[in-house]
Amino acid sequence: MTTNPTKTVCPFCGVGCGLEVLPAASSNQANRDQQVGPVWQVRGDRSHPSSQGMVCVKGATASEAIGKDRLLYPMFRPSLDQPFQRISWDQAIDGIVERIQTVLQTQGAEALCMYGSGQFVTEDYYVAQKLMKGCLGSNNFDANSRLCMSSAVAGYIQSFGSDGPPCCYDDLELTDCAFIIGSNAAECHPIAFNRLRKHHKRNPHVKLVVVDPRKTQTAEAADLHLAIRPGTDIDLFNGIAYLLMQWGRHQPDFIHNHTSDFAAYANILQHYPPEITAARCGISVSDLETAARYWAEGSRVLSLWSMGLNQSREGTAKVRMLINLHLMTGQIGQPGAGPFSLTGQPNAMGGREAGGLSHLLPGYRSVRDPQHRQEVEQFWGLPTGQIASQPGRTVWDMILGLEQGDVGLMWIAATNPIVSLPDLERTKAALRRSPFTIYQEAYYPTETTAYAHLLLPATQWSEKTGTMTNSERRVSLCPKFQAPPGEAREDWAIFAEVGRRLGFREQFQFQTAAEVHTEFVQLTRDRPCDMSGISHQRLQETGPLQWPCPAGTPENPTTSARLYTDLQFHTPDRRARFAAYHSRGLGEPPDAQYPYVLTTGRLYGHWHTQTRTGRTEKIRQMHPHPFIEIHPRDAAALGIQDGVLVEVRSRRGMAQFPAKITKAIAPGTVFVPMHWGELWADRAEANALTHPEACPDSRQPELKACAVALIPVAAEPRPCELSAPAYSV
Ligand SMILES: Nc1nc2c(c(=O)[nH]1)N[C@H]1C(S)=C(S)[C@@H](COP(=O)(O)OP(=O)(O)OC[C@H]3O[C@@H](n4cnc5c(=O)[nH]c(N)nc54)[C@H](O)[C@@H]3O)O[C@H]1N2
Ligand SMILES: Nc1nc2c(c(=O)[nH]1)N[C@H]1C(S)=C(S)[C@@H](COP(=O)(O)OP(=O)(O)OC[C@H]3O[C@@H](n4cnc5c(=O)[nH]c(N)nc54)[C@H](O)[C@@H]3O)O[C@H]1N2
Ligand code: SF4
Ligand SMILES: [Mo]
Repeated sequence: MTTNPTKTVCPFCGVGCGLEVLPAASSNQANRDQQVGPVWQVRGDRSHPSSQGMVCVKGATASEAIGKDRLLYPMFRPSLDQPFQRISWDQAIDGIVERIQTVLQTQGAEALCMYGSGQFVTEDYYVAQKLMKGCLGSNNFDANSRLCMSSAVAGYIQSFGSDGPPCCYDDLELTDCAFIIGSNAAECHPIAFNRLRKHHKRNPHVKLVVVDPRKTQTAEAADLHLAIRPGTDIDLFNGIAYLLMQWGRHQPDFIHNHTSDFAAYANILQHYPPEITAARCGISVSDLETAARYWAEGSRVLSLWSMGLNQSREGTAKVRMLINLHLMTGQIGQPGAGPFSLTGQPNAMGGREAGGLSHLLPGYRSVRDPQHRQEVEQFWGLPTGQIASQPGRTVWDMILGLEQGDVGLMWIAATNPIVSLPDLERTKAALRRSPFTIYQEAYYPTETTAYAHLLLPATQWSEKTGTMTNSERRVSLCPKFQAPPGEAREDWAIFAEVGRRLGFREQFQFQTAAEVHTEFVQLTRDRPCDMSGISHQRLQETGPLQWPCPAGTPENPTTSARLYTDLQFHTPDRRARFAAYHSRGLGEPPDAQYPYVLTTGRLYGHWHTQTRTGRTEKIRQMHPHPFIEIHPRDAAALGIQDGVLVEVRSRRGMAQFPAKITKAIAPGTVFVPMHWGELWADRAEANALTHPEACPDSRQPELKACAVALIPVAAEPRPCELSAPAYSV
């Protein structure tokens, strides 16, 4: 590693903070030679426009776990009850090629499945699409974004004619009224939230409203916290719209000139007078009116949302009804205003651009569109009709396919489904039936390792070069700055090698990630996410760039900061579309047997399934063990004291957590963090309890709500017993 700082981007959340990497102060040649501890450290990059030098605890400790417990070599076992044996890369690739050919002959392309992740770089995503959807003719490529952003994607496409968050982070400092809905940005998007919070603190006229059943750290910063009942967002949005209409605060000219389908929307709003709406949402009429008044009086209204809207069986409808509020008040396409989804993972945005869900193709194209398929087939040098005309399996459909014996090859990369998919007992049983599972991962073990036949060691951030796009459409280069451990390889290079060995030599000639990128951006030309003006070299020279950035875009383009500034949308008539939905309620409402609503989510320090943050001492100390948040009223009714172990049961499974009794959670609702899989705690899996029912449009499961019963299992608090993880580092 050189002594000059290397500029890169944080490998954790979708804020996409710029980092500078430099040799660790404590490191000397001796410990570098012996590989003791990280030999480099990170600090915020002041020149990065998204984060301006700031980082949170995850970014700041990013160096710590990169080198620990790595999967170093390909390993294989013919069945799950046998031990893994080390094999060579040649043997591994031959095995995959043979398996693919057999499945193609015996079951057809529909039996090939790949499940990837927003932790791929864009180059990984792109090569995977070319292999699966192009060369192999299977649209069964899905990513963990299905659990994350797919409702936002579907909402944007339906309302605006295309995916793509229209706002930018500068809007956080330009708004005078921000709504944060179903997002705990203070813990999950801390640096974006910091920018908004500073602006809010400095400017007393700026209003901040938080809509969340929990009083999160985000809610604590708000002027108004609406602790709505889980799943009542659509009622709330419609109730706000009712008042805006009643007060004459909608914008008839904007509606007339730039939108369609307003009449149907206006028609349903009559059912949302304040008393009815407030009662449904479990809030007061005066709080509802205050929220509507803030929206009405805001000259630049920004809304930020995340999983509280997306992870719902009506996720797309929730997103669209929020966008409706912006359309009826003309709050879009101008500085400080608009609907702004906060993307979860560091490169979930890049995944969308590269076509990384089972219904998408690269360049914001759709597999259902014959012209889109043809454009991509031609570009890839494949015969017409090679790309299947129907969306492939979503990840949950892959699980169902495994249950039915319809999947011949399951290839999982950069995700840990044995913690993160809903209904884990069912997920585990399905994966146990898989005839052949490849797991391409940086660490060993993870919970999913136990379900794999073939393990492929992957390089991760710092050991591979690639691009990532953050929530504000800003593309940054993440260069390789250290050697990979053992025999780990880049994800894209593994896919390309399999492609070549299958006989697609022409299609996979790439030698470097820069070459992959150059090819990929050609497919974005003249598309809404046009990146044809971006290359690795340009990013290296000028720093991060926002799209749209067509070829020929000058340095520091200002036109790409926001979408729809001309109010021309991507629909055929260039108008944004209103939607008209009533809420369908929760997929599994509480009842006498399962009387509480369980919601799940994240903590500031931990990242998902802990593969990195569980191996980072500072973060383990910050969040040593799992817990369940229970309101004092519910705890008293059940005789539960703080710290005692509570058994939580749903129709699908059970888990146990020490009780954390707090008024931060609404009565009737309980919360558990999603971070503890079976390697890190005993029976504390949130997803042992959740159900897979999903939004019909986005197919995103309702990970934010299921019905549970609570049973205290110990009379005395005994938290120490619980703080010892099953797996120690
Ligand atoms: N520290 C940390 N940060 C992360 C991550 C991480 O693992 N750790 N992961 C990243 C990823 S991939 C993602 S997707 C994002 C997620 O970021 P967020 O969506 O902000 O995080 P969550 O905690 O999953 O859920 C947010 C809130 O939704 C609320 N909620 C539940 N049900 C409802 C409802 O019906 N309506 C409303 N309005 N709210 C509801 C929950 O109470 C919770 O506080 O975070 C990213 N950032
Ligand atoms: N109950 C409940 N469940 C949830 C959620 C929730 O809110 N509640 N949230 C959902 C959401 S939004 C998300 S995004 C998912 C996240 O769930 P997962 O995707 O399962 O979580 P991660 O722990 O981020 O898994 C990423 C894996 O990729 C590995 N990895 C990192 N970099 C690379 C790389 O470059 N290449 C390869 N091959 N591997 C790499 C890491 O070691 C890690 O094992 O969880 C979902 N599940
Ligand atoms: S806010 Fe997100 S991108 Fe920024 S340092 Fe923290 S985890 Fe990394
Ligand atoms: Mo996510």
